[in-house]
Amino acid sequence: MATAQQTTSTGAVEQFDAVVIGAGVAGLYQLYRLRELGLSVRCFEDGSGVGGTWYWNRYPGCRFDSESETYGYSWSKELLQEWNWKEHYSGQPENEQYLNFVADKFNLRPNIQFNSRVKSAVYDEKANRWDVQLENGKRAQSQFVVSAAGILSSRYTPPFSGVESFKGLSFHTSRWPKEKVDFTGKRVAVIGTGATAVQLIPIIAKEVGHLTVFQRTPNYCAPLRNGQVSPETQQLWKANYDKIHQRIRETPAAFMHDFDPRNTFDVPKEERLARYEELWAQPGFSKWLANFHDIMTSREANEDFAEFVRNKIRARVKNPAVAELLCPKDHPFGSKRIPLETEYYEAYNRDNVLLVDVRNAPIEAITPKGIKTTEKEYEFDVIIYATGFDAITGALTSMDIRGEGGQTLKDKWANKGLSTYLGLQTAGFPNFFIATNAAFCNYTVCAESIVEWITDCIRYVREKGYKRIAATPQAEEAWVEHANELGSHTLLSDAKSWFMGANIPGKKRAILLYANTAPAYRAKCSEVAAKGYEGFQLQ
Ligand code: N01
Repeated sequence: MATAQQTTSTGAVEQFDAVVIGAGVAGLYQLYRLRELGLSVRCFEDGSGVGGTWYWNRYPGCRFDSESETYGYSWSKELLQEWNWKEHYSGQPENEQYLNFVADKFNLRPNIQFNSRVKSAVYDEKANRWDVQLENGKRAQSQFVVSAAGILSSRYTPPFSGVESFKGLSFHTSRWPKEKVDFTGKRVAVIGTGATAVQLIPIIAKEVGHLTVFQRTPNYCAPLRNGQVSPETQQLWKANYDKIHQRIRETPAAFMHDFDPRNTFDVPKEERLARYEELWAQPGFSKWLANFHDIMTSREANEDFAEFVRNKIRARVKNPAVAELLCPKDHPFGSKRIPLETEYYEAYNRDNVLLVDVRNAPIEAITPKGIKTTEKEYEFDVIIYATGFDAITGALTSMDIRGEGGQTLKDKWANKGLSTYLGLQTAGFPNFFIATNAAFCNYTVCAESIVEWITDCIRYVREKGYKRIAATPQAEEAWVEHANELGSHTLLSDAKSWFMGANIPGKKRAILLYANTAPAYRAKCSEVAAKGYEGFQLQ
């Protein structure tokens, strides 16, 4: 794609119609669609390769919690027929290979600039263009910017004192080294017991000399029940992709599961328990998303299933005191994304694994030798931070994004919390789109619909001869109010999770995901477009 070059005193500033930030699942598809539209596009990617989440999160055990056949892109029938998933819940190496395969098949690399972290994006109100600057000082200008920087990409490391003083090896799970880490005979610490740690712990427990897990809050972890994909199943998927995609476009969270329409307590106890056992024996999120529909709205219904899960944990962990420590009691089942596990609880039956409760004796500091809690100091060769992400907003506020009047996105959201219209734009930042999942949803299927909406919107703006499109403050305010109102009817706000921004000290607590069904969200976005982009100002 040809691009005009403009020379300024600071060097060559490349000119594009659109800049896409991030070459993960959403960014690659956004790049493809905008290029198809005939736009000159440059995608800036911080990493040295494509994949986003599947590029950065290389820790052992990292894999889908979505069924593989639902995670691949649905927009190319050819791609669907060419790619073979090896496992029902595919692992990181294969997922990264898949996204590389996509980048090659659709010749996306010429439009991607790797090792290019975006530092700032500043809106020029006179020119109606964005000036994008990279960490290395290079600049580009474009009419549109689409951030596909991800919802869980800005890593969070707690500000423990002494982190730099540790003499051993230490890293965050989302910056896992590319080369294999040799844990043989090593004393290893894992801080955190979220979905990441739950995938990692059972694998490294078998490799390390000794593993100490620092847990503040236990999670309701459910069996993943992964397996190899047989040639027959592979063929069946390929013959039925249309039906699979139709199904996941109809279900509430775009998975193959749909809630049971019955109320929990309308079902007699024996029948209810039999249903719980049936769900427990199934792979994936069925225990959550195919459960009785009131599991996410009624505390009593939720507690009925939560106690069933606790009993499953108690049955698997030999030491009753350790089992009790692993049983969540301070938040409802499903108020945090359920970690899906393989032999997680059995790891705590090993002689070389110790669980340390840091709820009652918090970590005070990292020392040159290891980790010091209020009770004692532990010595390690390796410290692994499985401490999560500054979700949804972090990837955006870590860049210096300045809209109309020089207002920064960071300041706007620090004061108001996450405020967007439809999750797609934020008022005061014209022509800047956010291509991340606003709804709680199976990632790719929802990212696809968002990318398609943004593409159609940009096509509309250009065809009608407008220079800019911006969400109005009124539309944004109404949307935020509506999203908060919806969230208040669920149990999501009962947990200290990234869904609520509550995992980051000082972050304004508000629901960050749209707590409606994915079909309802898509319908709302389509309605806005059909009404000539109602709630947006076009100039
Ligand atoms: O992060 P988390 P994650 N002292 O925020 C602990 C997706 N994902 O990377 O709960 C001690 O869940 C913190 O403790 P607490 C998925 O959507 C998907 O594990 O705040 N501990 C918690 O235990 C998931 O929800 C897959 O009390 C501290 C942990 O660090 C999301 O990513 C796999 C602490 C962070 O857990 C995030 O998961 C993996 C402190 N000061 C992840 N600060 C799939 O299967 C934090 N912690 C696709």
